[in-house]
Formats: sequence, structure tokens, C-alpha cells
Amino acid sequence: NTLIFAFFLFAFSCSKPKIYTENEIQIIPKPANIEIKSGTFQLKDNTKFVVSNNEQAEIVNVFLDYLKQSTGWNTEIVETVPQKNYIQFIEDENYNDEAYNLSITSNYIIITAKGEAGYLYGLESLRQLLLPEVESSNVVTDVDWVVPNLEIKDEPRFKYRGLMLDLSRHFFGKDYIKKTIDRLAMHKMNVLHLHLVDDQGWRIEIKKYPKLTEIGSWRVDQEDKHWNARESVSSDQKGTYGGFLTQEDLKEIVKYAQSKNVDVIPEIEMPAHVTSAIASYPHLSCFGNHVSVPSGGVWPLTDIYCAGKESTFEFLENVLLEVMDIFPSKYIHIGGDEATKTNWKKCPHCQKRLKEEDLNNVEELQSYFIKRMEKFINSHGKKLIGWDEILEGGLAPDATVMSWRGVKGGIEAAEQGHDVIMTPGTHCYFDHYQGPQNHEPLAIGGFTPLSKVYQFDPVVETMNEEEASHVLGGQANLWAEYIPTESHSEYMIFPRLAALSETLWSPKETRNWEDFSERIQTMFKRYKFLGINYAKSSYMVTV
Ligand code: TNX
Repeated sequence: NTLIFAFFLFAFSCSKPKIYTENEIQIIPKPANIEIKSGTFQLKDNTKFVVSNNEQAEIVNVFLDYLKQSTGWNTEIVETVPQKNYIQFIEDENYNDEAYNLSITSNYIIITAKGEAGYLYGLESLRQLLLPEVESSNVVTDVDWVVPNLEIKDEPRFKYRGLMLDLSRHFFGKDYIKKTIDRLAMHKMNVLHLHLVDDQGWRIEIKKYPKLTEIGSWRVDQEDKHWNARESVSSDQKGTYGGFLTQEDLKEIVKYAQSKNVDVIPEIEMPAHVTSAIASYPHLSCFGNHVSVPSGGVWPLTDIYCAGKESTFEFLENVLLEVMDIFPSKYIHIGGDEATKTNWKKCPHCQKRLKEEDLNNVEELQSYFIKRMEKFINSHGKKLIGWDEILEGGLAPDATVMSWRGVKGGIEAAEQGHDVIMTPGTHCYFDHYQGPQNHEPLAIGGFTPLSKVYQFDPVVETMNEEEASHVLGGQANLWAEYIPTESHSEYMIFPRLAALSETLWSPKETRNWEDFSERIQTMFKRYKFLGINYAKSSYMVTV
């Protein structure tokens, strides 16, 4: 009798559809709204993907290439809805740009969105409902490709969700950048800011000025242990460490990024952090002294572009023309940070400019510089972004401010009615330490573990509604002085990018550290399958 009873109990529990609990849904960033239903959908080798336009087909094709790696399936894309077991894409103009709806029933999955971004994010969520084995680059057998029935309604809290890679202090090539774009999309991040110019290397081919990459992209040594202790090398030594991206490389990167809803924003630094440019073309500085591309840090930054000579502006406009031709982004970042203006005070050209323009001091001269560049950039239909130093001496009329010295620059810019991207060093600098310092690779300083990043909020409490509406979002910056290799770069980015993605995507009310720190465990498994050298230490220490 007991046996019969046990049998019935067993049969009953088998026939009862499984209901997932909320903590079994481990998507990062956490979706705005999840409603779990009973039952599951089984993904199989004959599951059909149903599309009704090219946009949908393109996004699905990329997903199927990825899915094939772990499943080995040759999944079909069709245009007519089959009887059962299909994943259908539906276009709905009423959705916001990046919003999507993911509806899973035992018979079908429907992803509804306005366009590519929404379809992509719907699929990224579906991906994270599947077991981490789906990230494997080899076919895995014995995996139940099953997902819970549910309804996800999701859209981002902020429209700007970025990561900056510094390609100057150490050079990172095309393949690594494309890999990073994949990982940004996986976390529903949508901006890659490329820091292409700095003292230690010019990293973008400019056809009109070939010396920028013949000379400016190369420096002497590649020993990186004592960044600040090193001296500049003499100008007759030819550099061996470095590299640059050709215009073809960059166009390829941009195109790839577009397929993943990632906007690539180029940064062409000015007027400081440009020793590499001055090493290539000495006349760009006030006194035309010959300098070489430094291997270590340069401080103070006195060798900067001359703000008096017309030839400086002619050079920069020609550079920007080529840059704007490569990058379709509506934004051009012109840097603007950390200019020491001692040369401007002594330079006859700059003094003449001050008089002519009726300026009171060199801060106003920097403001003149940036405003002039903004006019040029605007006249080509683009918008200017600059680091928060561009506030000094008066902000250019339509500039977007990237606030890095804390949030105060951002607050000030928002008060003046300007758009703001928050990247405060306290929470968003991924070059900082993230675990116990004795056990971590050498870093620039600071302490920004996972939990600290998770506490980030781009909107400051004191802001009123109008000011808050100017906060476009936030960004992590990975300055690369101490980061010589790709695996080290990954180590600094992951898992902190996961925390950042949630602070920028998910509604503030859904944010919960305990819950996140459980979901991140599954993300670690995904990172492992993807071969990402993530930092386990980042999670060990909480602040
Ligand atoms: C300041 S953040 C800089 C960078 C350095 C960074 C190191 C900013 C706009 N400028 O040039 O790499 O600190 O954390």
C-alpha cells in the first residue's frame, strides 16, 4: 500500500508544473518587472524563431550563432508562426527605444519591442534564464534547456550606460575591443567611450597628419611597474611599445558595436594630455620645444596645445573632421581635463588672444578654446562632451559634462541646464583597488569594491526634478596606467561592470545588495564559461 501511495505521490508531483521562485530568476541587471507563472518552455533543436522583418532577422542571426556554440543546433528562422515551440518577435511602435517585453509560455516565447535594441535586450534576458552552460564555446550535452514561464516588462532607468577604455596608457587592439562590446551588451550597457589620445600614446590614424601614428603612437619601454617614477625618454630614442587603430579598424568596431546597440564615443583630448601629439608636431605647443612620448606619468601637464596660434585650431578641426567621418555617434568627447596653464601665461600668442578676445585669465582662455571647438563640432551636427574642468571659466553653451571629480561638477552643470554623465571617482573608477590591497595587483590607489559600485546613484538627492532630468546616466572609467594586459583589464572590469549595469538599468526600488550578491554567483559561472578573468576578491570585501 505504501508503495502504491508513494507511486501516486511521485506521479502527481511529476505532473505538477514547476513554479520558479523569484530568486531563481538571476538576470543582471535585474528587470524592472517580473511576473512568474507556472510551467516551463523547453528550448529544443527544432524550436523555430519567427521574424517579420530584417531588423529582427539580423538580431536573431547573431543570437543563433552564439546559441549554436553550446547547443550545436542549426536553429531555423521562419516567417510563419508554427503550431508550437517557437520564439516570435513582434514590433510595437508604442514601446520606448530600449524597452522590451519577454513573455514565456509552455508553447511559445514572444519578445515585443520597438526595434533592434529591445529585441536584443529581450534575448539577453532569455540568455540569462538559460543555465550558465549556454555560455560555453564547446557543445555541451545533458543540459536541460528549459526556461520558466513568466512575463518580463523591462526598460532602462537611464539612457546612457557607459564604460570608458583608456587605449593610450596601454594599447588594446580591435579584437579585445569587440569582445568588450559583447560583454557590454550582455549587461545591457550601451556606450563604449574610447580614450584615444593621451600623453603616452596617440591611438587613432589621422590621414592628414601621419606623424601622429608614426611618432605619437610609440614610446620606449613597456615596463610598467613604476609608472610615476619613470622619466621621459630622450627624443632620439625610437619607441617600440605602442600601437594604434587604423580608420578601417575603427569603422569595423563601430559597425560591430551598432549590431549590439553600443554607441562608440571617441575622445580626442585637448588642450592637455597631448604630449604624444606635441612629440609628433612640436609647433602645436606654445614654444615648439621638442618632446618625446613619455613612458610614465607627466605632471604637471605644462606642454599643452597653444591657445593663441590659429594653426592649433586648424590642426584640431582637421583631426575632428576625420574623426567625425569614422564615428556616427552624435557625441564627440574633447577631454578638457587637468590642463596646467603656465605656458599660456608666458606665451605671446596666448597673451595676444587674451587681449583680442577681452578675456581676464587663462581659465577663460580654456573656456574660449572649448567654446570654439564646440561651435565647430555643432556646425557638423554633433554635440560636445567634456570632463568637468570645462565648467571653469564658463561652460560652452550646449556642452554635456562628464563629472569625474566627484558629483559636484555634475550638480553644477545640471543647475545650469546642461546634460550630465556621472562618473565620480568614488564609485566609477575601475582602476581603483577592489579587494585587500596586499593581495591585489598594483593599482593606482583608491578602493572601489563591488559593493561600493553597487551603491552608486547618478542622481544626487539634492537635485530637483528638472536637474535630475539632465542626468543622462553614468559610466565606469578604466584608466590604464597600471593595466598592461587584456586579462588584467578584464580583472578590473568584472564583476564591477555587473554592479554598475544594475545601478544604471534597474529601478531604484528594486536595488538590493543581498539579492544582487546571490545573483552575481550565477554571473561568475557565466564569466567562467566565457573565459573572463574576473576578480573574485571584489565580492569578498563589502563597504
Ligand atoms: C585623472 S579622470 C585623469 C586621468 C588619469 C586618472 C587616473 C580624468 C579626466 N583624468 O588622466 O588616468 O585620473 O585615475
